[in-house]
Amino acid sequence: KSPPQRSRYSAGVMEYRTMGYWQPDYEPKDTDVIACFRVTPQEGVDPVEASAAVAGESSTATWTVVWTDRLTACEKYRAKCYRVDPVPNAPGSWFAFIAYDLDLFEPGSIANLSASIIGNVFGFKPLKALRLEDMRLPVAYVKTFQGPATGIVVERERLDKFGRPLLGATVKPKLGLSGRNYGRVVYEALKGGLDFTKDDENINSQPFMHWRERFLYCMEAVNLAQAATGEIKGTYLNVTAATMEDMYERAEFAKELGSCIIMIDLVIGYTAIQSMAKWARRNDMILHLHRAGHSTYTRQKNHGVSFRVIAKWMRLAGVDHIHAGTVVGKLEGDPMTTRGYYDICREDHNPQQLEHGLFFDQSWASLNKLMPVASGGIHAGQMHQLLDLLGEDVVLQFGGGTIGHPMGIAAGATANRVALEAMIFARNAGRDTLAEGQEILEDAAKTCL
Ligand code: CAP
Ligand code: MG
Repeated sequence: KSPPQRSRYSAGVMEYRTMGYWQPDYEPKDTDVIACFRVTPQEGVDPVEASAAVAGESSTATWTVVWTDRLTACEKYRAKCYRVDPVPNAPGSWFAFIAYDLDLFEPGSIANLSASIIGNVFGFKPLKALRLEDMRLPVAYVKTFQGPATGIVVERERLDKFGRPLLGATVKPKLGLSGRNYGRVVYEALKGGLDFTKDDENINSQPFMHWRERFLYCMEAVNLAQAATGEIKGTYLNVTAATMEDMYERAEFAKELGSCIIMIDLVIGYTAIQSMAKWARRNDMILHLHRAGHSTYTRQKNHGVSFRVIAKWMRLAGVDHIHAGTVVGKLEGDPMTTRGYYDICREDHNPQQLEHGLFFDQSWASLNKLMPVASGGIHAGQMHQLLDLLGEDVVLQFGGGTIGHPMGIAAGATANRVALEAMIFARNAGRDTLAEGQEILEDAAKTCL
């Protein structure tokens, strides 16, 4: 017997749609993983063929038919593109919906999931651009993941803080402080009224401040601030490092010093994130994830991966905090899509909501909730807008907005805390805090001098 067709793509002849990767009558099963891609084919390439090619390359196909296809249950293992719709107001781009059988994926592995879904396909010649917009992860698959190590409910219980957003600050300047001066910033900010301080994404173990030095001074500051205020305080100690061994060593030391929280950066990779989430669950530690690097592939609207997909993967992977945008701050983000990211983190179930960028119903199957973190150029003067846009289960982080306060770091922290409490009080009293926000903030400012 000879294979039925040869050299589909290398000869410039594409036939994925006739190879079983385009099945317009296919009804996805409850257990299928479903992906929605935005496909922008090259000139002259049929959108259905391009979408079927995406299904092929992200599942079983290679550039030609192979003899060994016939040794597998190939119909089951082929991904099936079942719908291709034009993207509104974007001529030349198409939404392709592709269903994948659950057996294509190793249980509980983001690395394995992503190696298929965003593996080779993004460099595929027939495509001008490709963006992974959203995924529906079936309950059967969600259940194979740990989910957030601690979760919002237990985090609040451990910290004994309820009914308001948590407040944090990233220590600034980003680089250059000695351990002792760094610890001073932490103490001032926590004593002034913040719940958390935080290492910056690029603080690891540089010559001006080695990690042990930072951890020692930071935890001294946390302990002193707790004693001074009678509140539980934390500082996210960034354990990001070159190897897993180094990260475990740093996390163990943070635990030994009594820290309730550690931090990692997205750039450490999915497997390292899942390992740290497992460690955090075993060690009763909150795990903060900084999404450093995400904009390199999430920002362009026609190519890359939407941040909503990264948020879903991170809820599965098991982090407790994730930076999810502010809308009003210094970094790019619009209110409707940001709302979608927050819903992915905080709801038990996400209904399909296209205006928020949520293409599918998504059940979280009792996985813990993930605390979104708003950070990047925000300050106390925006407190009414932040609460209105982001709700109460969120960490609001003001780095420059604390450490840049004209009257000092502790005053900056107090300004944030007073602004927050005034606004929560006004909301609970039924006032329209968005309309009256400026007035409420100005009144509160008078009393905190
Ligand atoms: C904020 C921050 C955070 C970004 C991350 C910074 O400092 O420390 O890394 O907010 O962005 O380096 O800019 P400021 P995102 O509070 O002084 O702005 O949360 O969008 O991932
Ligand atoms: Mg930063």
